[in-house]
Formats: sequence, structure tokens, C-alpha cells
Amino acid sequence: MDEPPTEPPTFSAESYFATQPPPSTLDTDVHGVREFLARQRKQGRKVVLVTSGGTTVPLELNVVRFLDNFSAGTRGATSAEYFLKAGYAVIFMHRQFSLQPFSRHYSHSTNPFLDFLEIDSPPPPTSDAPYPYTHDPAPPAPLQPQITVTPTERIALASVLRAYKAVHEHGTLHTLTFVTVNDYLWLLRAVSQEMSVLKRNAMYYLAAAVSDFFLPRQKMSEHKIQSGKGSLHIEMDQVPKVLKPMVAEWTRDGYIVSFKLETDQTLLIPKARQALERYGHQVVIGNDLHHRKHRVVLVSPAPGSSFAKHRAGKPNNTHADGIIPTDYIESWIEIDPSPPPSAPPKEIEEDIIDELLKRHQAWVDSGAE
Ligand code: PAZ
Repeated sequence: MDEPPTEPPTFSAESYFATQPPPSTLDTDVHGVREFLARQRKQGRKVVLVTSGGTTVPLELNVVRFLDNFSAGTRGATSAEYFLKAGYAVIFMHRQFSLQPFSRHYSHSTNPFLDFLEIDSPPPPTSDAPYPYTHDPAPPAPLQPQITVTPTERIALASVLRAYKAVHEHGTLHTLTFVTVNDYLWLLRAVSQEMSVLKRNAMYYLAAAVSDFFLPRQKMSEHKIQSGKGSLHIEMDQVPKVLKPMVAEWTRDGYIVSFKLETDQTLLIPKARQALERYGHQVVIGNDLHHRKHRVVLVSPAPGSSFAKHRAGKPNNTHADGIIPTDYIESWIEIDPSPPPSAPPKEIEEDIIDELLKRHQAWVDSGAE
């Protein structure tokens, strides 16, 4: 008799959090988020959680090697700036050392800010200067070099700097970091649960590139994996699909936007629909690797489809009810990939956020008593 096929071992979100340890900074991070949210609620601001950058999967407990997920953090950092500009408070949860709002304009690899600075040192003291040729106990004023910004860069830098300073003055940006997929999952759950007090005033914009596979702590080698035994075989487990509990349990009535990255364009729409059917959230933004900076598609349940009606009337919809979208709308957003040099610079995130602001407002309005 044939053996029944064995299911690959998979973690549910519940078993994941019961067996994988939280990052050591979690409590401090949650405390910071709670204080930030309390301030924003007093001011009546909408809050968006932006996740950004790729997660790592360590292969050893004393980690020397890890798998990484592709993402520079451009989408997240750029989007965060447009949300801030629109008056949202932003929790920016990003991979350590990936791009951040504002400083991204002067990234060390593409546009190093040191290249825009000029230095004029004052002349060294002449021989008739009193010091060090007299016994005057007072040393001279330290030589202060004058540092200036290259004239052609001043307008652009001033505009970034003004926005950066205003955000700091208003306290509307709160930054959190993750490195591993484990850090990411614990933080995502904790921050979503904290934000759920905002109900419809919360948006979740999940642009981070999160690993689909991981090595549970219990299976990790303590020390550096040794070479010399030929090829390396590692069996990884599937990362639990946390969007499901995020929609159904962690967030209350929040507006959830997830991203889907593909390299085969023809998969974008079917995969986006599949995600909406599985998880029951509001929007999937599909982007393909090579065109992601100038073309994306927003896929969502069509207004009036049975699922859309259900969501509007009943906050924590899950597919346990067996209700899935009957129809979808797909909205493409595109910008010119090679604009003439005279055209003002344009970033696709400006149009994405513009569209999401309208949709989020409609979501808030549709929940008003
Ligand atoms: O960070 P970046 O600008 O280089 O890339 C952004 C992106 C492609 C990672 C993002 O738009 C995205 O699709 N995130 C989700 C990836 C996923 O399917 O897991």
C-alpha cells in the first residue's frame, strides 16, 4: 500500500511565535511606539506603518553566514516621505542600514554628500603671529575651516533639509530597525497590535521584501558551518503567512496595502488576486523587478463585490466566512521611464501615495458611525 504523502512541516503564526524567540529590543521598541502613537492620537493624525528593505535568514546561531532578500529600501523610504508630506505620522520599520527618508537623497553609493561639500581652510599662522613664538598662555582660537555646499546643489539640499527639519520638529517620524526575518515578524506583530487602537485611521504599507523561508532556531548550528564535507544541504521551513492573522486578529479595521514582487510580469495580477482572496485585505501592489521604478499595478476587490460589501460592514472579515471577492479592479500607475532632462524629477511613489490617500480616506469615511 502506498504511504500517504506527508505534508511538509510548516509553522502557523501561532506555533512560530511560540517557538522562536523575540528580539532582545522588542519591549523597548514597543514602548517607543506606544508613546509615539499616544502623541499622534492627541494631534488627530492618521498613522502609517511603512516596512522597508529586505530581511536576512541567519544560518548559524553565532552568525557568520546568512541569506538575504533583495531590496535597497528605495520604495519604502521614498513612500515614507510622501506620507509625511501628506500629514501622516509614519512608523518607518526598516532593515538596518537600508535607505531612510531624506538621507536617501544622499546615499553613499549613488550620490555621496561629501562630493557636494567644499572646504576653505584659513591660512596657517604666519611667523609674525604671537603664538607659538611667545609665552602667551592663551592658545589661538582653533583654526575653523569653512565648509560650504557646492552652489549647484544648494537648492536641492535646502529643500530636503527643510522637510527633514520640519518632520523632526513636529515629531511625526518614528524609526525602527530589523535585520532578520525573525526580528521583522515579531516587530510587525507588536507594532500592528499597538496601532490597532487607531482603527480606520491606521494604514499598513508593507513594502519590505520578506523571506519566504527560514531556519528555525532549533535547527541552527551553534557555530560557523564548517566546509570540507562537500556540498552543503540545508532544509528550510516556510515562514508563516502572517498577513492572515494580521488582517483577522492583529489590526482592527486598519487599511492594509501589501506588495507583490515578481520577475515574470504575467504573474503579477493572478498572484495579487490570490493574495486578496487568501488574506482579505484591501490592496495588493504588484511590481516587477525591472520596471518597478516606473510601473506598478494596484489590485483590489471591486466596490460592490460581495467581499467589498462584507468588509465595509464587518471589520474583522476572514475567509472563515467563505466570502471572497467576486470582482477586482486593477489600476496601473506609470511614469515616463526616460523623461527629457528638462522635465522636473518625478518619482512613482508620489502617484502611488496620492491614490492610496484617497482610498484610505474613503475607507475612513465608510466606517464613520
Ligand atoms: O526597496 P526597493 O525599492 O529596491 O524594492 C522595492 C520592492 C520591490 C522590494 C517592493 O516594491 C516590493 O515589492 N516588496 C514586496 C516584495 C515581496 O514580494 O516580498
